[in-house]
Amino acid sequence: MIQRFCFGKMVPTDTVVQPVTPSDGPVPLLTRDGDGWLYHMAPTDVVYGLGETLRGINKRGWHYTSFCADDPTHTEGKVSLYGAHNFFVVDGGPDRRFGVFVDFGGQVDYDIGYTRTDTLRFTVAEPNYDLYLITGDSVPALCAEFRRLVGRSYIPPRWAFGLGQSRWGYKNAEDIRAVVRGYRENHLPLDAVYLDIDYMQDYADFTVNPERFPDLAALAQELKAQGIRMVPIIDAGIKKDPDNPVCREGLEKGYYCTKEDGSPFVGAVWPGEAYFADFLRPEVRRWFGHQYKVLLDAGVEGFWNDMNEPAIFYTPERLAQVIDAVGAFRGRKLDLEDYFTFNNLSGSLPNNMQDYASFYHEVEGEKVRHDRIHNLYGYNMTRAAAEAFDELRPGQRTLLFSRASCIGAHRYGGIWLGDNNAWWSQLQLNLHQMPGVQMSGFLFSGADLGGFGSDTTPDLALRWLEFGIFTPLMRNHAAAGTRDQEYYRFPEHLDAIRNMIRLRYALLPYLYSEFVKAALSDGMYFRPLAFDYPDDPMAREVEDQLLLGEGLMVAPVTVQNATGRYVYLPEGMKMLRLRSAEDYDECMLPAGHHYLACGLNEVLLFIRPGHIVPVAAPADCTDQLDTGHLTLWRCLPDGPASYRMYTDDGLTTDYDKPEHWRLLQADPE
Ligand code: MIG
Repeated sequence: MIQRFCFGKMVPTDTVVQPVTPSDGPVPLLTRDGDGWLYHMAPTDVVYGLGETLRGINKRGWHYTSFCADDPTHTEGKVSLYGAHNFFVVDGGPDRRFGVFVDFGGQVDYDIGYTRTDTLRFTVAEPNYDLYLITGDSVPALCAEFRRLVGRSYIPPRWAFGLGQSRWGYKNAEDIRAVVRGYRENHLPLDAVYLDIDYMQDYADFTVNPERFPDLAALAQELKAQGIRMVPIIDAGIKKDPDNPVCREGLEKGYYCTKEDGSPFVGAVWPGEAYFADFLRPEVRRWFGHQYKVLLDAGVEGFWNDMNEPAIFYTPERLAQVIDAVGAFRGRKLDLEDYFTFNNLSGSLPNNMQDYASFYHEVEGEKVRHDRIHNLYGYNMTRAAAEAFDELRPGQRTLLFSRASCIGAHRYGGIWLGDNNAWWSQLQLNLHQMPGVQMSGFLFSGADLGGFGSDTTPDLALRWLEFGIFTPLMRNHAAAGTRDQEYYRFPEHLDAIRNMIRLRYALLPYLYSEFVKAALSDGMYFRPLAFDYPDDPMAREVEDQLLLGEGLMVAPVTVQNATGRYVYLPEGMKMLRLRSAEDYDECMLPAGHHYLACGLNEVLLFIRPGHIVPVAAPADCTDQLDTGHLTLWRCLPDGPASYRMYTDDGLTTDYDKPEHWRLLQADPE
């Protein structure tokens, strides 16, 4: 059941798609506490959700802030990342099980047992928001109910489930060709190569540098002939350049966010000084979204939207102030305090709260200050693109994922988890984040495999791949200046890497079916163990294993130099210790704790009793995958079973046709 409580007059977010009649209150379960809401947690209550955040699957014991942040250091002490996902669930057994969704575009703060271990408290930055309280018979049921409220999750084209290779630093067409060669010559499957900002002319959106990419359309075609798509980045800021027709048109039409005085707001990002389109206005979304057409016309079928928190390196005004303040030090005898002041001055430039409070949007004819709706910005940039794709490529799927997001954006695209680091702890964080983002509807998601910042190591690249083969978005991406980490760069592990990537492709009939099932039924592709084993107290504590679809459990190794790990089985399952799709050990394991060997070239996979997993022969790209000849992996201790497999062309949007489903039957071995 969903109850809605309205406070004040909220700025519309367009997140909710199913109207719910407001209740008068009082709000059950929660207590008003000054400017916030309070809930007393029992010691065994578990809190799930909040989407893309830090720390564990169970959110207890820390505080979190929903305010989309461009922060490339995802360490435990942080409180915000790129997403603002205001949905959480308290799981305390039958009478104490509920979900909360705060429908609001500005800042929301959560204290989940941080100030006091037993107290959950959250505050909303202003008294204008809708609060939804969701109850249900089980955690998965109430999560599904929430998802019905906010609408069906985005489904990408099937090729987007293939491997993508990316790096900030591929500078020209030759670099891109070299990557493709590296993959193909080493017989590593690949479906996409990503273009980062270097393909643009002076980092201006919707331009292509003609020296470095003389014929983008020809390159797209050349790659596609090898089963590989090219996926360019689009940044939020529009380069301030009177000679650029897109920039000019936006100015002439008054499509940019404005300062107090009505003049266009300027912030500096990669293109230097830039304007920020007011994506909250439908006509601006339409205009911006239609700019993607130049790239679509060149044969591009997918995009990633970056810097849309929006990230702002500095505003010219603040930079001038800082330079003045620094100038005032000149000629003075400086002391330690000056040093700290100086440090703070330059540190205060990027993503400054005062800057976010210095520009305006227009929502339904009213001026709204940016910080009040900050979390809707990236969401509406992605929506702009998706709405335009519906017009420009009707009936066709386009790959689209974003860095910043807010619930609502899950209908228009996926997300990647931003600038992680090549640290083992970030592989663990990747696992922790998956169920949270899935609960918020972002089914198509994944982290930069191998790690974005810092230098990866061959073993981390491989272990991370061994988890990445299960994430819907499977993309290796790295920051400029870091060690090369394309999968062909690690000769000592090349065979293992090839086997793992091929395993992903072999598993695609299952992974794709489970993804589509989750999208069409408002379910979750990845789930914490306790979602399916609610009566098992141990399952509630498992933070390093996930259920994947209806029949699998994954338990990646995330510790350097480990040659195995403990795994908890809530019931007896079949274990597969896979070196490849063809080479594996298998055995039935009883419920309980097990220490299982798992060498660097192996991955552990568990099939739940009564389940079947269709497996194809590996292929070099998704287009070549043969789903006509399948091997059925199974764990059928109690007799035959069937599996509903989803197959379609992977390109068009007629997801709901019943003929896409095939029923596979299997007998016990
Ligand atoms: O300020 O485009 O998260 O994936 O490689 C950094 C360069 C801007 C941040 C993205 C990252 C991308 C990078 N971008």
